[in-house]
Amino acid sequence: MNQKKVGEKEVQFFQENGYLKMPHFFSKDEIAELGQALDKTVEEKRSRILGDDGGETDEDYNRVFNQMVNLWVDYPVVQKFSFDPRLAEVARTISQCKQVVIYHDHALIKPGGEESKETNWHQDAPYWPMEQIGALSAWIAVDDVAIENGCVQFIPGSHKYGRLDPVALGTEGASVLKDIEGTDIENDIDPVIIEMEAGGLTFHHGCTFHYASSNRTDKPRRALAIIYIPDYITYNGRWDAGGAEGLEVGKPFTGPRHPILATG
Ligand SMILES: O=C(O)CCC(=O)C(=O)O
Repeated sequence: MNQKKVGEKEVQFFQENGYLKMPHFFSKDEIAELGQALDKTVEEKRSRILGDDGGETDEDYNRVFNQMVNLWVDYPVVQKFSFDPRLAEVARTISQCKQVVIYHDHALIKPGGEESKETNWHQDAPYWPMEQIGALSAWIAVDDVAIENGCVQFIPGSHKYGRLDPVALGTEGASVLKDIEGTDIENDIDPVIIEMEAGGLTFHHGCTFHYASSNRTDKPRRALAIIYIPDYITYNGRWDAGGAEGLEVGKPFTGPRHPILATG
């Protein structure tokens, strides 16, 4: 499949399962350009969360991934991907809304080797300053991804649990699965393991349980994720990792850090 558009079948799949896989979305040349841009952000030691004094994360967190937020603001090549109208249109279509704005993009670079840590089972929505659920992410594989280097895994349909508590990423044993009564973490779950070539991507709903194992190779696993906010979602006044300038509590996301990326 080298599909860049979605129809009713994909909308239904996403609504039912809380994720959607789109292999080979970007060509090898396109993804090589994004890879070089991400390498530059690492070389330049780009701060993790732009405009946030407390942006430096702790050592355990950095062993899960080097997370750099809002790269679109100062890396034009990354902006090209984060604002890609085809991607945003898929996000708009599968979330069944009229318009999406960006919440933020973020590089998620999982270091390789002994020090690498798994990405604990978690949902994204508990970290976001949004009143309603429904925001979603695109996760672009910048390297070929497999279990060995920490590809993403999803539990189909888990978004139907709604928004649960946040999980402390990097903390041994922390897991959203502990919030689900009667779940035996070792035996009851049947995740979908998303192995794919560089240039492929997945979308996942903000409440979908997801995970990645540690990266057991000697190369970093590079990904760029973009978070989209549907128009029916309002700001709840909590800290906004994308940038809160121009936002009003109880109103849809707007302002210079949340431009519209797709309108139907
Ligand atoms: O890249 C990972 O290891 C996990 C990705 C993730 O948590 C996300 O994109 O929300």
